[in-house]
Amino acid sequence: MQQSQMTGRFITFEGGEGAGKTTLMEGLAHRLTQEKGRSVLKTREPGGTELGEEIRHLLLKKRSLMSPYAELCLFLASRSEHIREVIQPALAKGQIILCDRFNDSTIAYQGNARGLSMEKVAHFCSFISEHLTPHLTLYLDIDPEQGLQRAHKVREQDRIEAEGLAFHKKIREGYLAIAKKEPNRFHLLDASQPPAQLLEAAMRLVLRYV
Ligand code: T5A
Repeated sequence: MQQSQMTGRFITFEGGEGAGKTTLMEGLAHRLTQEKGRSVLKTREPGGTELGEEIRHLLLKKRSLMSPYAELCLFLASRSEHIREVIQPALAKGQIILCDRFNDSTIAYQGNARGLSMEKVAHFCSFISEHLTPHLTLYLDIDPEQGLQRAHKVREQDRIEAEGLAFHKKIREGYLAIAKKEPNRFHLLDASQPPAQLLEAAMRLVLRYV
């Protein structure tokens, strides 16, 4: 079935480390379910399927050594499974899918920060996802130092988070380039605002699409 024939809505959440995506997704899922009576599916990448969660473990554990190319292939393998097993069936059922990270993460992290080229990585992403595009992407923009501080407070650093500040600045630079290129889909939200304010701003945007 083509994406245009599916009645669901595919909303993705993007941002650097500790931007507040998980917190925002929880809030939106609650409000869309309780106030709007919508069926909401929350999922994440890497992960979302049995194989995807195993790949996530490989990708994030600190001892893993891999080239940027192998890293890219693992993220894409997880995504391929996730699309076919989870996202497409949920879209066909008319659900609202809230997905923590998708192609834009790969373009910003592997394309810009790892230096594999944003254009080339975008091409691979499009091929793997058979051109499936989010109806809406909420990008939580935060100063990388502030985001890393938030993330460190709640959990141990993983392999990617442990990269230096220059790497995390490139991720933000990559996201800002996407925001310029795709202003209709990719909406920037100031992630330094308090959670309740951020939720209100996000809810206003989401209601235009569901
Ligand atoms: N990756 C992923 C790639 O390199 N390529 C890819 O293609 C994909 C898909 C995934 C890693 O993989 C990389 C990106 C990542 O490095 P992950 O554990 O899923 O790993 O990492 P994150 O998605 O970054 O998860 P985090 O938990 O770090 O960030 P969140 O979900 O953005 O933040 P959240 O909501 O957990 O909040 C963090 C802390 O901040 C507080 C929360 O209470 C929490 O304590 N907080 C706020 N504080 C103040 N104001 C706000 N507005 C706040 N919102 C939350």
